[in-house]
Amino acid sequence: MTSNHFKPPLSFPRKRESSPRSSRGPIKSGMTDNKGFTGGKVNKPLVVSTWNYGMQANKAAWEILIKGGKALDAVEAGAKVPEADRKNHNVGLGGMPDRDGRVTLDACIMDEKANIGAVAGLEYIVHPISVARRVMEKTPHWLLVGDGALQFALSQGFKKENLLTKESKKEWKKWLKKSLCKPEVNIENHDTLSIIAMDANGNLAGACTTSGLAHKMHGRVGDSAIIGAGLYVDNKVGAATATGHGEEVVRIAGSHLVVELMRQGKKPDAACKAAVERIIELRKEKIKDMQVGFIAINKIGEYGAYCLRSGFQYAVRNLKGSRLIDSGFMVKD
Ligand code: SD4
Repeated sequence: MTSNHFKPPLSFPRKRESSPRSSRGPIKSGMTDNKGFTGGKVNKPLVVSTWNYGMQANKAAWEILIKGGKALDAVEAGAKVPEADRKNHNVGLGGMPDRDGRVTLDACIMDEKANIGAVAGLEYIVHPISVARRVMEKTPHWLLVGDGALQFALSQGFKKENLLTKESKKEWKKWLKKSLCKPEVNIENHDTLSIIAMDANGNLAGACTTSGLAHKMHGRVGDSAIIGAGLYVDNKVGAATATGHGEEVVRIAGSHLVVELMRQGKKPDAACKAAVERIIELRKEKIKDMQVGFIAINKIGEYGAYCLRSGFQYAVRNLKGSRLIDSGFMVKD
């Protein structure tokens, strides 16, 4: 599902590139195409998100960015796309339930001023990312969980809905026969929607939204609700976010680590790779059936990704166009 829309919209000033994509060859696994900007020029706006359905999320985000809108609004709009898609079994409506058959959602959001908001184990609300943003903007706290998160969402006018679709229920009943709580790698090539952006003013923001690991224990919270693990934004340096097995991401405070590595001078793809290597070094054979992927952007509009095992893709949208890229990986499956 690769888009070929390489024309920048006319409504936004076009940036010059040092060399056209065609002269640098096609994007291959392990490469980024972020070498194209000329020194001193910042490639903005920019939005990068996880998995192939990141393409649709980016489209919604881009509509905001291209009009000069805020990165924060863009990442929220992007995250809402898969949340509302009942065919996506990893996010929001239609998300896979936990082992008790309950759809419990985690989400977090962070802006350029280090404002943070999150929800964990939220049930019955289609757009957990918007609830996370309300937590950030309307409460003195950063994270609300379970019943408290639901109570707050309802008080803010969010509607209570059944998120367990017929298909997810059927899938869960099938799983009940075996009842194995074992994470699966690259389920349907879909996973957490994690999205990071830089707007035309050069400000950064990010968002994560997920139904978490399928068939998790009730009450389990993954990295996607945890600032520093699933998402981190530093407006001076860059932004990073994760997908995959949350326990492994939290263990190394993954997204914060990626941002700190960029602060020390690494490019986004090298920073993501170093974080994956950290997990491997710590966990060795314990991660043999697991997937973790990071994506990152920096303040000059470079982007990159890296993952543990093959199969992870990420979506990029900037003035050069829209594309889906195979992430570099450590292990070939
Ligand atoms: C989690 N990172 O809950 C999320 C979901 C995910 O593979 O990406 N699952 O751990």
